[in-house]
Amino acid sequence: MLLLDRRSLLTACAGLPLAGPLSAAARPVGLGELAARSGRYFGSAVTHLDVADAGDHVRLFDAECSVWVPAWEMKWGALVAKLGAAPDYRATDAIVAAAARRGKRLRGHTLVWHEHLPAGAEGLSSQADWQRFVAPHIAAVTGRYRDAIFEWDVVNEAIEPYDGAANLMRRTPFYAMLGLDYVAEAFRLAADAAPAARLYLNDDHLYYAEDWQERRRTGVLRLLERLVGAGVPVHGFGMQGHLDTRLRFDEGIFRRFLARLEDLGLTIAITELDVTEAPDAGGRSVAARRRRAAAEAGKIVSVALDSPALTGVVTWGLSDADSWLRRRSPDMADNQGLPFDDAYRPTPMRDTLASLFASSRTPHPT
Ligand code: 9MR
Repeated sequence: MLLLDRRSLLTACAGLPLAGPLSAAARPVGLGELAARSGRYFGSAVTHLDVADAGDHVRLFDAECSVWVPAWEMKWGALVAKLGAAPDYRATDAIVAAAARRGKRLRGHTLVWHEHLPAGAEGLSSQADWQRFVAPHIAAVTGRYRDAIFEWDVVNEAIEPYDGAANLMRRTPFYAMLGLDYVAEAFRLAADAAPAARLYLNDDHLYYAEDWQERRRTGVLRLLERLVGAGVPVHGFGMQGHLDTRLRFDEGIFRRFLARLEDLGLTIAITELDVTEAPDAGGRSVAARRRRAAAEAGKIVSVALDSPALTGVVTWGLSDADSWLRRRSPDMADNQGLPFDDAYRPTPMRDTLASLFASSRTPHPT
């Protein structure tokens, strides 16, 4: 139905230049609306500039998303430039206000992460440091936005088997301060200050069959089992969706991982979806590359949609023009891995997500 609608609209508009990023006439039903048909959300990372009313992008983020996730503004180092300085909430407040005006729900990202720290926080290492700096940060941010944020990535990227700890935890300043207990403490602080929010652990590199990803899945499951077993208020798990066409996907492995998360009573979100292309992708046509990226996202999202625990899907940006993957390395300078192209026109990935959302037969109970 959706495809027919789009095709007839596109036929009607053939030859007419689009009047900017997605003219209103040619706009299909938004991904957020399609995801809602099975009780789910679709969202994207946004910056406060993307969603400023006077900006160019806001129409697209408005039309496509039911959920927005601040890409960087809520991180500790974005709020507090230097350890001990007063937080600057102007950018986060702007996103919260824009979301309220446009009726978007907000996922909070993220309270505890070893990157993007205030200057001086890298050296924190004692329990007293946690009490003096980290605990007040978590309480302040979750408390300030207790009515605005429906889901928080409380702890981000806690697992790193290559760091050599027997429990597979990443060695970070937070780990130095409290050991493994920092994760539970962070969740308890967030739950106290924002009792209605759903609280997520969020981590990456979990979708593929490679051994190093299997070790990461083991680390995540061990940590979650421990948290759930101890009655810590953890409600969901966010799987960063930074997919990579160079890695091997095994549907059975992925389904078993999803089942283990479900058995823990958790909900699941695909967070940060985008696709990294192989460096030799440049030898193929852009159209073929976009189809390949769409297929990569499609095979994973379609399996995840079979889980009633899946609450939603968030892409890490909407347009390739703004993708962090392009900024990350010269090899990826024209990476094709998001639902909209450089000119903010839909790519095959958008069509794939739209079809999958529209045809989902396993709703998330709301
Ligand atoms: O895409 C984000 C970029 O704009 C920020 O500068 C950066 C540092 O705050 O974080 C990027 O987002 C990361 C996310 O928060 C956690 N997973 C990896 C993402 C890409 O680095």
